Amino acid sequence: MISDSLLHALRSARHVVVFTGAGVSAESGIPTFRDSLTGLWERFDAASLATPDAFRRDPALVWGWYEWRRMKVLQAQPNPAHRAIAELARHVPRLTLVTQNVDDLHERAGNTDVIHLHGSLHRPRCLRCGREPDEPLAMPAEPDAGRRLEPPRCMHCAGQLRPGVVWFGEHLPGEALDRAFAAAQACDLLLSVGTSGVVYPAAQVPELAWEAGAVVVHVNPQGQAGRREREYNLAGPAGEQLPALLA
Ligand code: BJW
Ligand code: ZN
Repeated sequence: MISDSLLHALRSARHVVVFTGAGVSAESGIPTFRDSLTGLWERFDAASLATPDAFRRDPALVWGWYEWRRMKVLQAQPNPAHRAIAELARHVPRLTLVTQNVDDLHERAGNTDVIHLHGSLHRPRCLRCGREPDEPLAMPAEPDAGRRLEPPRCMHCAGQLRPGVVWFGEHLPGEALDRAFAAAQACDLLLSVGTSGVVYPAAQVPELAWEAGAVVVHVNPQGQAGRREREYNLAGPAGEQLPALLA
């Protein structure tokens, strides 16, 4: 049930920040990280796959796993939650979309200028010279989660390509983080959609907004324990809650 005070806050907001996590893509069939049974970190070991050390130790294992994930994204479609966010962007005076996700489903739903805090599956770069390939990577050839695949070589310096995502222990892209923090501190309302909020520094984004006086709305089927003033919970799947918010 969406309260009148929340609808009023949304209608009068001049700058909305939407902060998304893996849950916004769950209804597109992309697994989250920490949901029980289906979460990636329930089935795979993060330390063996999502750290710079893991890539140094076994680049083919890591590259194969990310190609499997890239294939899942290429086969997926934006869902009603992605589409509702794109529609919201057309209706509020200003909207900043900040995502922790490494997929491109927000862009494919119609959002532009998406701030990707944790990089992208679609933008690998060279480990040696840092450049990105001129051509997009080909569609992966049916990899599966455990299949090793040698990373391709850089066309400029023949170094190894690495996935363009931010692993544990790596710094987030500075400009993206600065823009996300600045938007959080300047917005009137922040929607935090489908995130467990346990990974830092990204998890500071809703906190900064709340501390700066914004209304903060959490959209998550898990609900959220307690709530402070100016804080709302929409307990349910994003693909149902976000379209209802715009109706
Ligand atoms: C739905 C839904 C539906 C389901 N609708 N909702 C202690 C020990 C070790 C490290 C640290 C530590 N304390 C802090 C750290 C640092 C670390 C960190 O935060 N660790 C914590 C986990 C403890 N952070 C870092 O290392 C970061 N870098 C950094 O801090 O640099 C500074 C530094 C450098 C060097 C030295 C010291 C400091 C980098 C973090 C990078 C995170 N990378 C990942 C992987 C990206 C690549 C990849 O995709 O493989 O990013 S981890 C993973 O978690 C991914 C996500 O973006 C991120 C957040 O997850 P998210 O999106 O919230 O997903 P879930 O699964 O957690 O939650 C989904 C939610 O959706 C759930 O709540 C569901 O209920 C909900 N849901 N269906 C709506 N239909
Ligand atoms: Zn190179």
